[in-house]
Amino acid sequence: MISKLIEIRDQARAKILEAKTIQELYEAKSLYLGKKSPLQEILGKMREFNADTKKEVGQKINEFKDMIEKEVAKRQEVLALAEVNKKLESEAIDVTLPAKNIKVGNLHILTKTIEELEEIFLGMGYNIAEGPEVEEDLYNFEMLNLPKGHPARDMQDSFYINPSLLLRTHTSPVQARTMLESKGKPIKIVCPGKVYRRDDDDATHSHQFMQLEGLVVGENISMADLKGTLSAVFEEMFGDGRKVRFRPSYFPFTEPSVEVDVSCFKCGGVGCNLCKGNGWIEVLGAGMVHPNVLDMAGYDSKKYQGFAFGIGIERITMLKHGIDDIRNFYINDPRFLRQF
Ligand code: 2NL
Repeated sequence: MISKLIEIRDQARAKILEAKTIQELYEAKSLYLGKKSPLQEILGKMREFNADTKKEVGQKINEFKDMIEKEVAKRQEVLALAEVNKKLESEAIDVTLPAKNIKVGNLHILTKTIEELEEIFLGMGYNIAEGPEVEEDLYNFEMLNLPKGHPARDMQDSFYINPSLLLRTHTSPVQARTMLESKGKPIKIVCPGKVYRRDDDDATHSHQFMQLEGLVVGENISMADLKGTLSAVFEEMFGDGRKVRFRPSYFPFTEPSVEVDVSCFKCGGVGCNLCKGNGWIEVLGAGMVHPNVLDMAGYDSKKYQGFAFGIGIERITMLKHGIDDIRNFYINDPRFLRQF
């Protein structure tokens, strides 16, 4: 009988050790310690044994039940630990995975162009000046040598608010105001900002656009200073070796006036689709400040000279990035804006 009990105990031990999961372990436990277990079955037949055997078998059964109970507890600990480890492993976070790219937005490409130019001019000792977009006729036209009835006033059809107030057609009024405030002292400024003209919008025209104008007033300022300044700016903006070229032009507020070309930054000047084969690209208008403008602003035009220029921000941004329609800047399609 005792050897039968030992056999049962060993079977139970084997089953417990074989259990791969807590579930299997519970099954083994109920098989060997439950109501229908072989040991329980033997207990049910105790009355068939004599007193000595009864005592011995009873003791052994209790002892083995205890042992099995302990084995189950031991195995349970092992399996529980294994299960926790497995869970931890499957839930582990791989901190070396690349992070998701969260797009936080970007500055508008026109803002970037303006900031790039501002940096270049700040580096050359210029100040940045700003002024109102709703402007007086006095500063927008009159002080820039465009008296009432001047044909150039028709050249730039304007948005008038009343007969003496309009949306500025260029940033020049900021310069006129700055000259007046400077009371005859030398100045070096750039004026970026929005301007408005009554154009019909198409691929190259927009009724609202951006300009950056520059103005230097001082003694012994010449056309050579203008050319040297613009060469330096366009080398920084479009790369080393860029050259600038002046062609005669006309603006009411400068005399002489020039159109300024830069040697093509795509082909280096040999001719390509960007420069339409001639090696040069028109980038801005400029000139020596008209003596009338200096005098009206309180400078002695016999003693002082100045140069001025006006850069179309959309135009140079379109050239730089190969954009073929100015309306892209203003329709706010995120697929366009996100590219820059
Ligand atoms: C262009 C031409 C230009 C100026 C702007 C200016 C300002 C003052 C006095 C004299 Cl206060 N001139 N500005 C001069 C020449 C040309 O802009 O086509 N810009 C896109």
